[in-house]
Amino acid sequence: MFKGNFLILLGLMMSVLSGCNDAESEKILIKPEATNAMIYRSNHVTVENFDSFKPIAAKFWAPKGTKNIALGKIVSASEEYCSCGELSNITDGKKNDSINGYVEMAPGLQWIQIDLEQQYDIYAIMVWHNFESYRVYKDVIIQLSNDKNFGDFVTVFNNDHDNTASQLGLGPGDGKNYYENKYGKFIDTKAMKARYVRLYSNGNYHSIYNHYIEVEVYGI
Ligand SMILES: [Ca+2]
Ligand SMILES: [Ca+2]
Repeated sequence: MFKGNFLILLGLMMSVLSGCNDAESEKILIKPEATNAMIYRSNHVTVENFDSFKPIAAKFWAPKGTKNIALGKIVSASEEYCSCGELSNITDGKKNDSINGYVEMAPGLQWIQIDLEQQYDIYAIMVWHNFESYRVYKDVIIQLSNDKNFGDFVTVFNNDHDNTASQLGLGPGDGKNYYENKYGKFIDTKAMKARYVRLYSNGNYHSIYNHYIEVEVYGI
């Protein structure tokens, strides 16, 4: 009797374990590509609330089929015509040309928004602002929503530590300031469901302007 119960229990444990393995085998390790563009370090500036960790290449586990769903998608922005470059540069899959391939937006708090055209499970966001001169961008705030007007949203990154973007009503963010680097900024979005991605910035420590070279959104 005891032996029979033991075997049933063992069978249940094996099926649970093999179920876990099946789920695990459906996941793949994704390694977003770094830019191969040269990144020049300008004169060092004192950056408040600075992230002192050395940048590393992003990698994360996500279900098989997860890919950059922002590629080729329509980008809108807080200003209709950017001073330099086209908004389509942000999702064109090119991030190696920091001279001709970037978008420059007006000074002050500006946003860009990507319409993914449908709701996805979003696992990660990668951002490259203009990495020329090794810049640090201010008030980098990244949000997800299913409403194109962002009436409801989730903030997944916010390094506005001193609340200079107070007009958004978010309060100070707990993210750190960071130097642009070849790997880009990785944001873990933990399978959040959304159709729209909005990214704010408020100039940088090198100039008053806002820039983007590429944004990637990994989802399925
Ligand atoms: Ca690009
Ligand atoms: Ca700030």
